[in-house]
Amino acid sequence: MDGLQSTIKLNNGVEMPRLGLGVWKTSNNDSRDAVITAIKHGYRAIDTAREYGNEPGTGAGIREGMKQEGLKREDLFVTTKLYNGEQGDYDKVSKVLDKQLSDLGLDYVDLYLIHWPVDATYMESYHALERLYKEGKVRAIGVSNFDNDRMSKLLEESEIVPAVNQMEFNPTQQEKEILNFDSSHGIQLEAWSPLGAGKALKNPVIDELAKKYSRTAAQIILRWEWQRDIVTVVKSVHEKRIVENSDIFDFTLSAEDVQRINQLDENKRDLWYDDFTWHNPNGRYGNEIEQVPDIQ
Ligand code: 1BO
Repeated sequence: MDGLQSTIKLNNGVEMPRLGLGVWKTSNNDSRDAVITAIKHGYRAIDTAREYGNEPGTGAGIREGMKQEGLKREDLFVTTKLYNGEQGDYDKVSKVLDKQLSDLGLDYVDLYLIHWPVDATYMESYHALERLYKEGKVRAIGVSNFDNDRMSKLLEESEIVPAVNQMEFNPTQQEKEILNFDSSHGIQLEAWSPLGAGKALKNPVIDELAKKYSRTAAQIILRWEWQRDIVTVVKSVHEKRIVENSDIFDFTLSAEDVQRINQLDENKRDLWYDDFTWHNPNGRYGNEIEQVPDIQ
């Protein structure tokens, strides 16, 4: 049955909720409040990252949300990510994960992702994740922002197929080649920036469909992603939008309308590793991990 508690079975048998709350670019306080609100309204998946700098707030929200709603830890699915400057061998990554678990106030995470494929370190880091998975510290492992070349190398040189590849995915950025490649290897595509940083919301086709189905533009897009079987994390810190974003289960887009949105793809990413100075000295972003406190 469609709903916030609907799950998809990952390639290792772990069930992952198909729609969750993301907290990128959110302060610790706002993350805490948004997570409590989301759990209150039925969300069961929460996505954060060390780079977001809000694991303490997110974890506080998870713990408080569980308490308020009488949930057990296993009722929730928590994802976090290993950031670029902290990639490395098992000893290094294991220490980072311990710090992340301590910041979150949790004993384990459900999904641990390599946030970006730093060429010099992602393979070694993935081997560390494989070992952490075998030790039971994380229930599933995966990657984020991996193109097909990097994913192919990873598949050739590792033992465990990643459960998830989390990518920028929305109507104007549909990652067709990556989606096809990942699906053919049993890797679930998960969307970050599902609303295209707000840009997709202004698309005239989305606007027309919003009027046709008497829904908001965000609901049309999120419903499209749902019908495309893309696991999605959507961000909001406002209760009204947290509710609105999850109110997509009592209507269905026709096959023709799904197809109309499929045709909006411009194959233009908003953010890619070329934008970071760790990959390209002229990139528009620095390595944000420098802002994250050192691990003692
Ligand atoms: C730089 C962060 C992208 C989404 O996780």
